[in-house]
Amino acid sequence: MTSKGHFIVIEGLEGAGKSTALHTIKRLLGDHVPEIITTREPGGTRVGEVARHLIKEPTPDEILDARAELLLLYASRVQLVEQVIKPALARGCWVIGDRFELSTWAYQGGGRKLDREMIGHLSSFCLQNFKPDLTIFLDISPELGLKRALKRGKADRIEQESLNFFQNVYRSYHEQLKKMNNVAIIDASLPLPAVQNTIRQVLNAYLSAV
Ligand code: Z5A
Repeated sequence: MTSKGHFIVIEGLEGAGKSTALHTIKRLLGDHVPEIITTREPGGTRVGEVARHLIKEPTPDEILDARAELLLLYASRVQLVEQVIKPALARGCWVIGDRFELSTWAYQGGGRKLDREMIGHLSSFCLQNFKPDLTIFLDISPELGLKRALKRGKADRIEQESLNFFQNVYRSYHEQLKKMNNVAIIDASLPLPAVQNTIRQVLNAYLSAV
């Protein structure tokens, strides 16, 4: 195995089990790699956490324009990449991210139907082709994902969207996944031990290849 840092991202709809998987991955990688940090999007820096609050908090008196939402997400992402992820990778640390840019293609591209060419321009401007080394997509239907997520409590601003919105997000995820390399798709509707077992297999295969 090389001593360079690696960036692994977990993606999927709300309730897919991303936060749970993040802990599993951290535990499984712990014996193999020198240092691990976890990140979440939006968030993870001062700017990112402010953006997270603005994006998630329902505001009945002011509608957050979809374009403003998109720009907040990229502001959060640039700060996270430049201030946290790249420095960590440079010192050989492994970074496990709860969501990254694929979420934007799915939610803002597919859900909000924002112009994909514009998202592409923003992506080039902000990230300059910086990408995860491995993306683990936890595949769950919007119906089951929302059911799991809403068990935890009140819906946030995005969770208050219609089922149709999440169906579009789900479709868009799959459209993007077809174009990507270095992706593992895991059936997240299975019981947790089965999901964790597949994550273990994916990580073992990845570790033996790097
Ligand atoms: N967003 C965006 O629009 N565009 C972007 O570019 C980015 C984000 C980056 C972030 O919300 C919001 O930002 C998100 C998209 C938007 N909004 N929505 N909606 P967040 O970070 O607060 O939350 P989330 O990303 O949507 O995830 P979540 O709701 O916290 O779910 P999760 O992390 O995927 O699942 P979990 O918390 O691990 O599990 C949910 C429950 O299911 C929990 O009780 C678990 O114990 C249970 N669970 C987990 N796995 C299983 C299995 N296998 N079986 C049964 N039960 C399970």
